[in-house]
Parts: sequence; C-alpha cells; structure tokens
Amino acid sequence: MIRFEQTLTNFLLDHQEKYNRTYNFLILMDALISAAKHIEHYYLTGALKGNLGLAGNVNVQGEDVLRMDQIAQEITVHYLRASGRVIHAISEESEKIIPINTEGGRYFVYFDPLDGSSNVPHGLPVGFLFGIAKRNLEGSEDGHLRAGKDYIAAGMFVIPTGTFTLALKDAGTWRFHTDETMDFVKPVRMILSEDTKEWELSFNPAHRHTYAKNVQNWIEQNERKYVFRYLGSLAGDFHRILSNGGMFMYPAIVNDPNPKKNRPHGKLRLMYEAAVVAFMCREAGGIAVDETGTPTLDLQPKEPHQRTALYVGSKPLVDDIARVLLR
Ligand code: FDP
Repeated sequence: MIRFEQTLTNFLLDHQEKYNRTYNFLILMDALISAAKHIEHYYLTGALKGNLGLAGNVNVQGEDVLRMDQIAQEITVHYLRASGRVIHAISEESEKIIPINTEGGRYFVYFDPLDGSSNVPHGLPVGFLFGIAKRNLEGSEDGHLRAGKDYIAAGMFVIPTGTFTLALKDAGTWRFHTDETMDFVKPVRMILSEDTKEWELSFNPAHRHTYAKNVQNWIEQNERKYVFRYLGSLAGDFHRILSNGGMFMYPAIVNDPNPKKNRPHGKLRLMYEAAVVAFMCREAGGIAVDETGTPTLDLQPKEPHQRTALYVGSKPLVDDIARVLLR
C-alpha cells in the first residue's frame, strides 16, 4: 500500500472552506511556494554556478548585496506579480514599496527572500520569510504598514532543507516537509514544548557584552539551564525553537566599545523578520517582545524597514526576561 500524505494545497483548501473564505489566498500561497522552490533550485546549484558570492552593490540597509539576494528578489517579485493577487510588497531587497497590482490586488506581502546572509557563501541554511496582510475590504484603506497582529498569515521556508512552516491567523502553526515529488506535505501542528529540559537558548554570543546590563545579568543567571544553539539565520534558529521550545533573542546593542556600532533599535527588521516569527510563535502558543517588553505583534511600523530588538519563544522564558527588560 502506498501511503499518501495530505498536501499543502489540500490542507489550504480545507482551511479556506472551513472558514468560508475565497480561493484567492491559495493562489497567493501557490505563488510563494513556486518562488521558494525556484530560489531553492538556484541555491542548491549556487556553488557550481558561482552564484554564492557578492553582487557588487550595497542595499538600503548599507549591507553588501549577494548575487543570491538579487536572484531571490527577482524570482519572488515575478511570482507575486503573476499571481495578480498582491497590491504591493515590501522586501528587504528594495528600498521602496513595490507596487504590484494596486487596483485589483487583495493582499500586502512583506518578505525577505534570503535571510541569514552569512550562511550563503557556505551553502548553509537560509530563510525565506513572509507575512501577509489583507486589504481593508470594508471602508477606506489605511497606510498599508500593518502591525503583526493584523497579519492573516506568516511563514518561512528554510532553504535548502525542504521544510516550510506556515501560521494561519487563529488556526495554528503548521510544519510541512517535501515529498518525493517536491510537494510540501504532511502538516504537523507545532505547539511549543512545555518540557523545559528540551528548551534551547539562541543568540549571538559574540555580542553578549554589548547588550544592556540587565540582559547580560539575565543571561549570566540563566544560560546554564539550557542548551545553547546559534546558526546565524533567523529562520533556522527559530525553526529549532518551534520544535524544542526555549528562546531566540537579538537584543538591542547598547554597550559596544565603538559607539558607532551600537544598535539601540536592534538589528532585525520588524515587518518581514520579527513580526513574521512572532506571528508563528503566537500561533504555536508562544510570545515575542521587543527591548521594552512590548509585544512584537503590537508594534505599529512607521516605515517599511524599521528595526526592532527581538525576544521570541516559550512564554514563561520570554515573560521572565521581559520582567528585567521593564526595569
Ligand atoms: P544576516 O544579517 O546574516 O542576513 O536579519 C538578518 C540576520 O542575518 C538574521 O537572519 C540572523 O538571525 C541575524 O541577522 C544574524 O546576525 P549576527 O551576524 O549579528 O549574529
């Protein structure tokens, strides 16, 4: 007997029908999946074809652009355009908002098509992160910069591992794996583990002495209780936290010996990094906050590439560090 697993398409069909929704969301998801598969192909063949190096220019964040960043951006914008369902998109790789189908579109898509750039030259895991919000169908449209709490879905592909995690508003966080036909199948609901023995802590230890003193003290007092893991790719590191529980953090950098290197607003981008993992985390029973202990999903972006500090993971652990953040 052949064992057939439920496909992502069937899972989404069930979901849309259960909540009496249109199929427009399926068309958008199909576009994102096509983009992710296409990016994965370029990534897997990147070393052979010489695509894992620098492109030779600098992006809006002042970072060197990689050849793969450009490829991933071009692919994603192509598929979003072809879907006909997107009003505009915000991408890490584009300074300005990208108009797509401004009259007929239905969704806003906020994405980083290749996150975790330090892994790229090595062909190690990177992420394709996205958040989706819907046009205001009743009444006038607002500023299009939605807070995470207003996303209807958020997800991440960990490239090139063949895993995809998707969170749907009030309907859980689900992980899919690739089958032999390259379809994403077998949805598994992700609920953050309550078993503290499995919990992991994830942050860049090279920065620890640059964090606020109360954060440094919290680390001192708590780090030995948990396993430590850090890949340097938000999607990969958060993927582990969703599986095992614990906390990923990228705190504000406020004590760098070279003050120019301080990042009082954190490093990660709110709309297409922090809010995306915060949304997935909430649907899996967890929570995320910024450096002031404010829930990440409540942060209203004022501009597309806004940065934020991030503490995301199991609620008891994030609540615990939030207590010292508030002091
Ligand atoms: P990167 O700069 O390598 O693209 O947002 C970017 C991000 O990666 C995250 O994916 C990752 O969690 C973090 O930054 C890594 O930053 P550090 O190199 O400072 O640890």
